[in-house]
Amino acid sequence: MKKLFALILAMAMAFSLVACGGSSDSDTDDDGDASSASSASTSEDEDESGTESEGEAEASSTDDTSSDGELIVVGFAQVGHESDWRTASTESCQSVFTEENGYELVFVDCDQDSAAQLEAVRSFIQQEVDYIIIDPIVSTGWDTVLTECEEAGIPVIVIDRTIDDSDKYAAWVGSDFTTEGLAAGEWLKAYADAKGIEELNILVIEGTTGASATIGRTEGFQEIADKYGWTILDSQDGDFTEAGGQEIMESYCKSYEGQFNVVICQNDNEAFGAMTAMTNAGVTYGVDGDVILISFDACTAGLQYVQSGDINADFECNPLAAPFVDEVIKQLEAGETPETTVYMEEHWYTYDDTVSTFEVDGVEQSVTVVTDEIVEAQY
Ligand code: GYE
Repeated sequence: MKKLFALILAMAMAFSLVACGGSSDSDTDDDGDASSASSASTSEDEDESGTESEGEAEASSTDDTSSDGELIVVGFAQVGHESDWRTASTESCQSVFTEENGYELVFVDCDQDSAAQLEAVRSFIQQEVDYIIIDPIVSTGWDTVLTECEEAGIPVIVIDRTIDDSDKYAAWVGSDFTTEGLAAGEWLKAYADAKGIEELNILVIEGTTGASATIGRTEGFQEIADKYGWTILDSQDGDFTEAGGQEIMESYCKSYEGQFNVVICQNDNEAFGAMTAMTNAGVTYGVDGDVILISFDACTAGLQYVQSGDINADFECNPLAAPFVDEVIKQLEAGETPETTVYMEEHWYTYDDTVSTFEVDGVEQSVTVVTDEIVEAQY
């Protein structure tokens, strides 16, 4: 919009990306299911952010620029490029926030560096963008910079990971990470029972420390481990990368040789690294192996390993949030109040139907056995 000039001057600090050939709008529409807070089972900051979203909606309604035909400038402070999930998230934004769709996207890859992410948000304020999207690397340390966004009159939309120490944003679109962890635990219980495995000795490779995705998955799974009296031998940060997963698993294979029969990786890329480390150490895993391997994300390559039986179960985290963010922006532009909490819809994928249903907090969960069609349709 009117800030295009300032934006061009600030290009040295950020990459401006236009549509990339990766995925089309119809791709995102097919897979980007989500449910609103009203139908979601859990929400911690729903009420707090609900109050705030009204204020943000009012601020933006006085700044409705869609009618003048100029592009809506959106700054996106992305976590980094650490995983397949992240690539899918970036491509989702790049395919939705295009000039064709009335947007100018200012994209910053923060390379998993929290300080760089705060700097990116401040650069967006300087550039006077119209909206700021943040996928927060860590969940705390946000109130000061979000206050600065508020003072500048720029609505913030948070995607994927949550911000837990500030409610100064218009809406959040993402996943219920605690439920993902609970589901992984309850599925494991049902699977171990079906296979007659009585003792579970578990190694966890966590995601980035301080990320809400890590916190939710860790706490959810721990709750089930406590409930059934399982032993978690160790739980270390693999930073959501393949290299991190491999490094942690290499050290686990040495320290816990012959002592573990379950490995939980908090994303697919860590699972790929863990598989390499276990193969090198002569440890067998998957449906025919000695170790049950569980992952999160369920991106294409993750599902291929579920289909081949190398990963026993993969708990989906849907990265296609951009169409819902587009919806939020349209509502703010129209002076409406958007839903403050939107949960993405997700599936629990397995190799076979050894377990076909299980319960999480009394709610029945169904399991999806991976097929060629599912792999082909996945991000
Ligand atoms: O699981 C992982 C990525 O925040 C949910 O970040 C996201 C996580 C995802 O690096 O692959």
